[in-house]
Amino acid sequence: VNIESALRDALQTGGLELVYQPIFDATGRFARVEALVRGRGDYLRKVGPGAFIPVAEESGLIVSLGRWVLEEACRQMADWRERNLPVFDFAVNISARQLVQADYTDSVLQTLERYGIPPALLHLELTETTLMGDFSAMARIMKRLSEAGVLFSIDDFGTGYSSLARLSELPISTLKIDRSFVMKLLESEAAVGIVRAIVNMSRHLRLEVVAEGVERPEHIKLLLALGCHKFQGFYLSRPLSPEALEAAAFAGD
Ligand code: G
Ligand code: G
Ligand code: MN
Ligand code: NA
Repeated sequence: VNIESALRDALQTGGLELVYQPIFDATGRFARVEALVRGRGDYLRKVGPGAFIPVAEESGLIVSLGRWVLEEACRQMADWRERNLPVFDFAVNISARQLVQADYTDSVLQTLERYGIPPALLHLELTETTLMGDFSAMARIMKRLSEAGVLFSIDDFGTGYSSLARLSELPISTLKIDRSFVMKLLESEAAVGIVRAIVNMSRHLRLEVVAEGVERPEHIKLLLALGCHKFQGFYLSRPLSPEALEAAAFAGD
């Protein structure tokens, strides 16, 4: 067995599932959930998305995997909305290769419509390095989706080389500070400086900022002092199965 054939097989046989990691606001409420793909079988479970997503990207399987992820996330959101669960926006990770598919915009909007989900509930997370491809093509697609209401986040922010000029040309609503900076906050003045700079920049560009990788209560205290008001990380919640997320959402209401 190799990763590519296991993925191909999983896509055909229902061998993938989604878990959901909450993003919290400063009052401790859920602001959003991020959908994260997992393998159901032993092999892909052990490999993990950190290894199988790059294989999916290289092999082109990311296009059908990405379609499945969006479809499943929408199905789940529609189910929660119908049952009046207190769950709001949701975020899905996407790769450059998906974004530049000829029918990407239509397929996203049609999927949302099929499940009766307002486009403004969907955040598409792109990494900074994704934006190093065909910038003008990506900007055009993002603009069309954004005009329909879909929101964009830059994931792992601070690890790439995106210029402020380029960022300001894109319809982005959120910067997610890479967890490497958050995890070093308590030991490194440099990390504090970087987070401070990102928060200040996001204020000027009118962007929401989310800190990833919050693993300790002291992180939240420091992040609040730096002006960051949205948090995601193992200290607050691990990625949860739909059932566990339901329990947490109901408990908090
Ligand atoms: O869930 P975990 O932190 O183990 O994810 C590892 C990597 O896989 C992260 O970079 C995450 O963004 C990525 N990832 C998880 N789910 C998806 C997905 O549905 N699509 C894409 N493109 N990447 C994903
Ligand atoms: O690249 P992206 O930010 O999408 O990666 C999401 C991955 O980060 C998920 O696989 C998730 O399991 C992981 N993750 C989420 N919170 C934390 C955390 O607090 N610490 C660490 N080390 N990983 C985290
Ligand atoms: Mn992400
Ligand atoms: Na992330």
